[in-house]
Amino acid sequence: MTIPQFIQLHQHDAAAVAQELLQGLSAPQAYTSPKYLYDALGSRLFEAITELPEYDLTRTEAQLMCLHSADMAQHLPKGACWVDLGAGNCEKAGRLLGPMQAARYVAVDISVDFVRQALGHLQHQHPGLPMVGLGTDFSGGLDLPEALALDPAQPRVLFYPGSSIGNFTPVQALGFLQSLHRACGTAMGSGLLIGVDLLKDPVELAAAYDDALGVTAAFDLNLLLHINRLAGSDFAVRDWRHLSRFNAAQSRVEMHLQARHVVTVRWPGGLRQFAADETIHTENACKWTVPDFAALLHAAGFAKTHAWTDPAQRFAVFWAQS
Ligand code: AVI
Repeated sequence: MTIPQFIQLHQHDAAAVAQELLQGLSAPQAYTSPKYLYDALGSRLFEAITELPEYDLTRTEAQLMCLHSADMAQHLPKGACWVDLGAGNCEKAGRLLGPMQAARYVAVDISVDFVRQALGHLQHQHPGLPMVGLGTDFSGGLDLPEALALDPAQPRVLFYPGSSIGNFTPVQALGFLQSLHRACGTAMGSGLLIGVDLLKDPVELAAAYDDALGVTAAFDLNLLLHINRLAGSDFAVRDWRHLSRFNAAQSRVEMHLQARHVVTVRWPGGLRQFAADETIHTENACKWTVPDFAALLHAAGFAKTHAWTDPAQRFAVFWAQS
């Protein structure tokens, strides 16, 4: 049996992280990057969100992938190197590697520790498939390292499910997709398989990001505890409430944390006073239409696109050939 190889590129820079966070918290409209929602507890809370009745995104995507897998196999190259972006438990790609006849699997996440166990399990299911765990921060764009020794003649399938692309603004998304287009390389048939949540009824969208059980609220509020650990601040969770609102002009759901009353937050060397009802903008979840997302893929350099959607047009899986 082949054994997975691991490459850790990203090194945690505590000072840079604290500086980035404090810069955002000091801005007129305070903000934080959504990546800080995912500490160990945040990742578990997100998994719980995907099981909520109000949040059907993950289930709809899984159904689409399952229902259309034969057709997908017609569009996607066989014998490809699959690069799974934000692989985590490797579950989504794991279901496709066999049917799509993948020849290599690269699981990318911020830390190889997040994929170590899952890759071990997956390797047992695919004993002959070469697998690599790559620890890198690709939130600013994907750069595949030399250390992967990618074969330029082997087609690549970049896999980015879950509509994480929605957490970028359109301008950021364009830059990110351009980096994915470059990472596809030059082999014939390469491309990007990406899941995109579609624009739908604002009432449903609001509920999906503010569920009755309060799991999304806990997910958002947990960010404050993570920030305290990373930046040495003294946020008290009880001073804040979770807020989700649909911004129609920008076609996105915004998550904010809103101060319940006047709150002073201190950190080493500084502080900020938040007025009652003032917010910290913690996440955007942009919702796309099929034509608008296809146009974005073309603008990023992809030559041909194909989209699979559910009958209610709630979610789309795009194959974008480079
Ligand atoms: C990871 N990402 C696609 C989720 C989303 O729907 O934007 C994160 C999330 N935020 C609140 N609920 C789920």
